[in-house]
Amino acid sequence: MTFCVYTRVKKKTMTVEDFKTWLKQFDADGDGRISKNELRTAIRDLGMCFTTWKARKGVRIADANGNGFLDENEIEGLVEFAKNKLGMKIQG
Ligand SMILES: [Ca+2]
Ligand SMILES: [Ca+2]
Repeated sequence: MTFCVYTRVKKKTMTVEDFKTWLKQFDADGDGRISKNELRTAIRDLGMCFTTWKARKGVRIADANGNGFLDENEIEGLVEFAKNKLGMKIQG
């Protein structure tokens, strides 16, 4: 079941570090990088719909070395996406 309401989008402004910490809790297999499926879980946790599409797009935008995962140093590339497409408030 999909809830398309933005109930869990953080109202408070996050820093980029907060964003990384937030995203890391969705690193289900603990390999230190975020896969498309892990990003989808994160987006779903925000209460959004079209999570598969958004996760695919987010990985495509931020995956600088093209290995299909968001490595730690690529997560910053996701910040603009999170601000513009996920409505998150992130500073820096
Ligand atoms: Ca992972
Ligand atoms: Ca990568």
